[in-house]
Formats: sequence, structure tokens, C-alpha cells
Amino acid sequence: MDRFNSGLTLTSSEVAELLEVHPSTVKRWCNDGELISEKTAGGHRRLNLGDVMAFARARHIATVLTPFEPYEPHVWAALQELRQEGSFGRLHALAMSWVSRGQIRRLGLLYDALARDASVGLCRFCDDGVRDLMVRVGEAWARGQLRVGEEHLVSQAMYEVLVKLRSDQREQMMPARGGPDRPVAVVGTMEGNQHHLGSMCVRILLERRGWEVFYLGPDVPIEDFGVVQRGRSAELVCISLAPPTAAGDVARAVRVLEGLYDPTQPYALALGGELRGDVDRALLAGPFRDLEIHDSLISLCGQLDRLDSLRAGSPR
Ligand code: B12
Repeated sequence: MDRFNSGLTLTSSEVAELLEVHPSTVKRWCNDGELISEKTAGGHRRLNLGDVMAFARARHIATVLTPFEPYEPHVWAALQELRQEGSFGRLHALAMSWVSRGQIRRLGLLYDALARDASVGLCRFCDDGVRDLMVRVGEAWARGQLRVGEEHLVSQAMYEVLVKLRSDQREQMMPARGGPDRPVAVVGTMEGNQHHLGSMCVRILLERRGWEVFYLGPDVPIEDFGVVQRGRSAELVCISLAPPTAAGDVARAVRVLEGLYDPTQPYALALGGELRGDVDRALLAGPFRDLEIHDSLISLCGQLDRLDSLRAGSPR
């Protein structure tokens, strides 16, 4: 830990970002000797992360790293790798090391911070941050390295991160909410399927984009997607299809929804998740306003853009 800690040096602008102050304030603190700094041959200031965190603690300055003591250097390095190189590798390795030691609260705090990091964005947070970590968790469980209970603790922690993110988002969007013209969507996970973190991600994305979402949660009878769509005049139905849902289940689901389709209340269908097998492409020619199968949240954005322009072009 010490070796890692002492090896981490920050520029003065990184320190300013970390302490959430203006760079000139950092410069002043350095000049006054309150913050220890060294200068490179080129005259640029360098500060040791450990010194900066000790200074922050003494001054009661809360930083993004404060909750992670004694792992501040590890978290800082992981966040920097993510911001500068776009890689989640170090962050996932750190998260998995906490998972294996049962440090689930820390994991939740890290993902809370990540969810609010503007440089990451919601789609990357969900697709690369949450999903890829959960794939690692699933692999560790399949190899017998994690107990079922431990896997449940992690998925519950991720669920809570998403619930919190959604509730903060709703508060921030409060003034804009409740407009009469908000498009309506129905979101849930396929019947027989308990995996619903993917559905939660979809729900958050849609709400962020101004949709009113009726969220049905996990294990939803397929007919009920159609019934709720009609009852709420929804313009979009999103169904998550994580394993054990297979291509054959998707075909059956689409047929059921076709049977319930009311052309006077048209809607688009978005299916998504880590699907087993190839879906018969002929299915994509159903009565729906639009039907797409996605493997990620970012891929849904294209369909939503199209629906937005359809809405903009059609009188309501
Ligand atoms: C957490 C978890 C669970 C939790 C789920 C809790 C919850 N609240 O959701 C619990 C413990 C309940 C569970 C149960 C089971 N699980 Co499980 N589970 C997982 C695990 C570890 C993570 C899944 C997850 O939450 N991922 C995070 C989310 C965010 O990712 P995602 O669902 O892929 O969603 C992303 C995209 O796919 C996409 N997306 C998803 N849906 C949609 C929808 C739309 C419209 C769009 C646009 C995009 C989209 O966007 C999301 C963001 O990127 C996976 C491992 C893995 N490789 O995924 C195993 C895994 C899926 N489970 C597995 C198994 C075997 C089971 C059980 C059968 C175990 C058992 N014996 O009981 C049961 C099945 C229960 C059931 N009938 O559903 C296997 C499936 C193997 C297979 N190929 O069939 C996996 C792969 C683990 C493994 N390595 O073997 N599981």
C-alpha cells in the first residue's frame, strides 16, 4: 500500500479537481507551504496523493476519494485510467478484489461515485461499468470462487446503486417532469427471468430522456406487456431477455405481442440483453411501429432517436 501510495503524484490541476477548488487556490496553498509540493525540471508542480489526502482530512474537505480510505490511491488510479484511457480494467480488478473480501459496501460507494462521474455517461456506466463487472461476478460464481449468497450481495448492491441513481435523477429533473406530452414506455424482464438489472438500466435511460416509464420488474408474463401497453397507451415496450431466455422464447414472445397488437395504438418494441442463440430475422417484420434487438444500452439510443424524430414529425 505504502509503495503504491508514494508512487502516485498529481499535477496541481488534478489536485484542484480532486479538492474541487480553483487551481490558483492550490498554487497559493503550495506557496504558503500548507500543501507539500515539488517542482519538475520543467517547473511544474507535483504533489503526492497521500499528502493531498492528509491535507484534505485536516481541513475537512470531502473528496471523491474520502470514503475509500485506505484505498484512495487505488481508486484514484482506477478513475484516472478510466478517464484518460477509457478502460475499466483497473476499476473492475479493484472492485473484484473487494467482492472477494466481502467489502460490498465499498463496492456500492465506488459505483455510486462512478454513476455520477460526468466523464463516464450513463450508457458506458451501465454497459461497461455494471454489466462487465457482473459478467466477472458470474464467472467467479461459475468457477466456484464466489458463493451464491456473495453473488446475491453484489447484485443487490448494484440494484441499490441503480435505485439511488434513479431517485437522484428524478429529483434533479423535478421541474421538467409532468409535462402533458411525455411519451410513455413499459419496461420489464421476460417471464421466467429474474435478472432485472438490465431493465433498471433501460428504465433510467428512458426517464433521463424524458419518457414516463411504467416499470414491471422481473419475471413478467409476456401478455401483460401487451395489456399494460394498451392500458397506458405506451409508445414503446422494452423487454429484457437475459439468460436463461433463449431465441425460441423471444420468437414466442413476439408472436404473443403481435396477437395483442392494436393498430389504433401503435408502439415500438425494443428487446435487449445477452441473448442465447440467433433470433429469426423474419420476426423483425411484425406489425410494430419499429422492432429492434439490442445487446447494449447505447444501441437503444439509436432507436430512441428515431422514435423522437417520428414523434416530432407526427401531429399529436
Ligand atoms: C446477478 C445475476 C443473477 C441474480 C439476478 C438478480 C437481479 N436483481 O437481477 C439472481 C441471483 C437472481 C440470478 C439467478 C439466476 N441466474 Co444469474 N446471473 C447474474 C449475473 C451474475 C449478472 C446479471 C446482471 O445483473 N448483469 C448486469 C446487467 C446490467 O447486465 P445485462 O442484464 O446483460 O443488461 C445489459 C445489456 O444486456 C443490456 N440490456 C439488458 N436488457 C435490455 C433490454 C433492452 C430493451 C435493451 C435495449 C438493452 C438491455 O443493457 C444492460 C446494460 O448494459 C449473470 C452473469 C452474466 N454473465 O451476466 C448471471 C447469469 C446470467 N445467471 C445465470 C444463471 C445460471 C442463473 C440461475 C439459473 C441460477 C440458478 N441455478 O438458480 C438463476 C436463473 C433465475 C431466472 N429464472 O432468471 C447464468 C446464465 C447462464 C446461461 N447462459 O444460461 C449467468 C450467465 C451466470 C453464469 N456465468 O453462468 N442471477
